[in-house]
Amino acid sequence: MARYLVTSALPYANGPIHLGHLAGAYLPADIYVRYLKLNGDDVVYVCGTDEHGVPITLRAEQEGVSPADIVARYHKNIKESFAGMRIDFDNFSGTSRPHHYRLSQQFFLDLYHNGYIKKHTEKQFYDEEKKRFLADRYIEGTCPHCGYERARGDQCDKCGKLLNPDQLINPRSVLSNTTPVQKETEHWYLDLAAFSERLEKWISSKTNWKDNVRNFVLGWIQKEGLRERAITRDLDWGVPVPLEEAKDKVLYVWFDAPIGYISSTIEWAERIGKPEEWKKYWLSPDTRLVHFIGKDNIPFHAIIWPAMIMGQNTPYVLPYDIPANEYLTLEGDKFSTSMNWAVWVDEYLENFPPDPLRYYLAANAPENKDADFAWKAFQERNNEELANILGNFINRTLTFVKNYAGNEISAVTWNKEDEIFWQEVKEKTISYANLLSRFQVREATKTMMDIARLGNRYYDEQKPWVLRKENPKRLSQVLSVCVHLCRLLSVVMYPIMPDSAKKLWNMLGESRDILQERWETLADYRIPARKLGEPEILFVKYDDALIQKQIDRLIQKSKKAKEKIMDEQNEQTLVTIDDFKKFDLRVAEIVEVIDMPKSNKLYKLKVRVGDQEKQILAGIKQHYTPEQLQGKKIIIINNLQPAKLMGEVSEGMLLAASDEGKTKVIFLTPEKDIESGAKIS
Ligand code: B3M
Ligand code: ZN
Repeated sequence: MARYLVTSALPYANGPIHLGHLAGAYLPADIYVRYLKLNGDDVVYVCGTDEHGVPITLRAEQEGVSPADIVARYHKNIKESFAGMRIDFDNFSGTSRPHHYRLSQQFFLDLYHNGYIKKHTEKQFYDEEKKRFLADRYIEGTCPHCGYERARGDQCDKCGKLLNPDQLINPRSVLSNTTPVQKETEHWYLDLAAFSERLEKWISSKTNWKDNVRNFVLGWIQKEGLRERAITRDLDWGVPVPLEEAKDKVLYVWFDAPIGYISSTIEWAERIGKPEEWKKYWLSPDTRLVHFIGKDNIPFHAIIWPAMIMGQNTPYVLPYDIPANEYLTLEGDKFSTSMNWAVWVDEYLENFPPDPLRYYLAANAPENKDADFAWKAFQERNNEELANILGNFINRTLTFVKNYAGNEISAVTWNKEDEIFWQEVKEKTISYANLLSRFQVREATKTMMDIARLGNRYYDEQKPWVLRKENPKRLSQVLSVCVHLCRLLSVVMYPIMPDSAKKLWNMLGESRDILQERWETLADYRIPARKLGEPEILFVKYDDALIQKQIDRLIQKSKKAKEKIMDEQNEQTLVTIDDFKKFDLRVAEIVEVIDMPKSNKLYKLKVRVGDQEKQILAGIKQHYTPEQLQGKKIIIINNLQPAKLMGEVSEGMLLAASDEGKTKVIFLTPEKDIESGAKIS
């Protein structure tokens, strides 16, 4: 018996949970925890919402409410979705609770006093229009590693690499879509390089880890080397930095989020009335700390978080394993919140019970490569496998016992043939448990179905409907084997489909808690003579119409989302007459063209506007010689805010037409001669 602390990535409280989330970090963890419990291990499973960071503040800004409002709404929604899917946490907390603040600040202070946190004055991106510093997701740009154009200031979604904002090519502000400027600010940095050797040694020893995690981390340390990471932000939502000189800053969300695993465990301990109990898990070196995450979270869990732990005075346990999963796609495309290309868990639960989805996602888990969710495939797996194979075996057995054996099972000994058959069942059961112990949910799920297939084969071969008339003694042996197999299947089903498992358990008339079963004794257990409970249908088939409805719904809502985005874009480009009136457009006369030798684009133009003279820098050098411009009447924006280009002031803008992509640029000119200074309206 070993002690485990299992965690699932803390979902951002900025929106509901969709099937992609579920398949990556939650369902596999829940299955694993249920497996461990049936193994007799001591296990606590914690999670909570991630309530800080730009994902939350962005959403709050979009809706015009406070971050706390957003957090409260989605914490509730997410918690309900998990409960509905039977993701059975021992505790589900949130990172904006006071004890989490205290612990996060303590983490910072230990690192700080131990010399692992350093202050730097650095230039950071600043949105001049919105007058604020741009943290993380407030900036987007092109990833320097893979060229993905919508990489964020802290990480690229495409290649998973962590980024600092200044590495982005063509950075832009998400708030105003303008190019941010660099402005000085002070921040505190975690000196990751100081942990390099220790991290490398530690990760090298983790030979049992999945390749995607190990290779990502080792590759990063060995090829690129670890860089300092800023762990403070200029935001007003988050854990305050516990330093007098950093009063107006908060901790970076990825600094405080993993600490949420500990604070959720502390909350659990308090809730069960044993406030010290969390220490048994976190402060013991032989606790197996297992973090279930999606692959985009690998660097934070396998590098930054362990480094944070290594720098503490309190000896928190380091991760034992980090099973990271790949992505789930939806009908062949990436899940997209903005395009509403998603099946939300709460939506799914309106029409279906949790188990068929748990089964489908487990059978099709994105373990070593991306996997796809398709409604048709969901229907097929449900109808062909759950209903026709597993459900059928259970149903035909239990209705037969009810109809022809008084719904009773007697304590009979099996014959040789039965024992051989059972040996096969036993081996499959052991291999099922072993697969789950190695996080191989996909293969385990297949094994579960194979056990049910064995049941159907046995039933077909033994033909109880014939034995009923010809050999009642043999019939009771055969029914005994089949009922024992139902019982075994019930426990085997439990990690993947807990509701159905418990339902079956009751149908078998079992009175003790299913969690008292153990893998190693499961197949050897013999049911004493007794009456069974009432059989019920475990899995219903879904018809084409119901499935088509889900597909239509998905297509409809994503169409709507797309239209909404288009409308918003159109709204942005429509201007009112009042907008137009703000522009003071005038006819101006070019009186002098001065070359700017350092620029291959710009001329300095002296222009006359009525009785005024002003200077305009115009990027038309490649299209006109000075002579072609001299004395010409042009159209300018007269009231443009002056700007400095290459050390020269420009006090207006010349209007020109260009045929995009080609090289021609043509300045606009009045159709007939007219006084300079004439107003355009
Ligand atoms: N909230 C990112 C995510 O949901 C982040 C996980 C935190 S785990 C400590 O992908
Ligand atoms: Zn990238």
